[in-house]
Amino acid sequence: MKTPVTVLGLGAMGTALARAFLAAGHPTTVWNRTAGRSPELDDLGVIRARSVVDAVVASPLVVVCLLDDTSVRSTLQPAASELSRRTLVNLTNGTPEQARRGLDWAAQHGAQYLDGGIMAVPGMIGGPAAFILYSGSAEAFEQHRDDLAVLGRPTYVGADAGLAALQDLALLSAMYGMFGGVAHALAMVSSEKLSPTAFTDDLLVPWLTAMLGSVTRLAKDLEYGAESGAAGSNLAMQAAAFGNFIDASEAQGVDPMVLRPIHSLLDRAVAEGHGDEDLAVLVRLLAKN
Ligand code: FVH
Repeated sequence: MKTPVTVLGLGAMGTALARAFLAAGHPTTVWNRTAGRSPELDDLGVIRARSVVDAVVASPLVVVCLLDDTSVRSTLQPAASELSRRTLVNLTNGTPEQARRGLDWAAQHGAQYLDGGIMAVPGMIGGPAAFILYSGSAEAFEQHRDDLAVLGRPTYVGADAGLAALQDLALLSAMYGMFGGVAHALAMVSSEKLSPTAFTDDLLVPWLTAMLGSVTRLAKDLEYGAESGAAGSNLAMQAAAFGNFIDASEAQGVDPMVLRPIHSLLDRAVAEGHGDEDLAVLVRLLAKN
């Protein structure tokens, strides 16, 4: 028989997780603060617990996916004494510090703890592009690797419980940086009679795809030092051009608020004598703060 699983939280993500466990044949117990949420799970054979305590008692593997750390702590507290010898997997977005506190708290109650960062939106859960970062108990990860694999590719990143959250937040930061730039680009295009979809399909997506190679090179520069002559795009040149981005945005009636911090960072890099270097310098300036 497949491992019985409990899912606490039936928001968009918790519902997708429960559906994936059910589809893979796991006896799946759920609990949600607001009862009766996601009624479509009933036809799939879900077991609805009457209380968090009943939900925790139902399975050796308890997966939590709630709004935030505060809701996780207040939800789990009444069931703390029932956690002993179970594995608690927290897939709620949180900070590395919250993850480390979660592991300590779980250990105090005799539970193994894994903190997770879901790299997927609900519709991707159970599909080939979904992956989930885990950190915390290596033993619990090995024991439940196959169970967790039904959600997305399980990727263990270390015994320090904070490492999954750290890398989850880093990945999401990169994504939001991209979305911020994309929002600005589409606002620029929309300030003229241009088609946002044609611009996106013909120009924006190919451009961003081509630039992905620069991301890899930036990481290598950071780790091993820049190869001599590799920097074809020095920072002084980039800072000079960036003024045009701001001026043109304002002339088009587009708020350059997304661009201003990058302009400031480029100007600072040049002012501090890094004008002939490349983008890896920006990482070093940010990390220093
Ligand atoms: N959805 C996504 O795209 C992202 C993908 C990456 C991972 N995130 C994180 O997953 C957590 C849950 O996200 P969600 O999409 O399920 O969020 P909602 O649909 O808004 O559901 C929120 C659930 O949390 C329950 N809840 C809220 N406050 C409390 C509380 N004080 N006590 C107990 N439960 C609480 C809420 O219950 P209810 O409102 O139905 O009663 C929902 O079950 C999240 O950390 C994302 O960052 C999702």
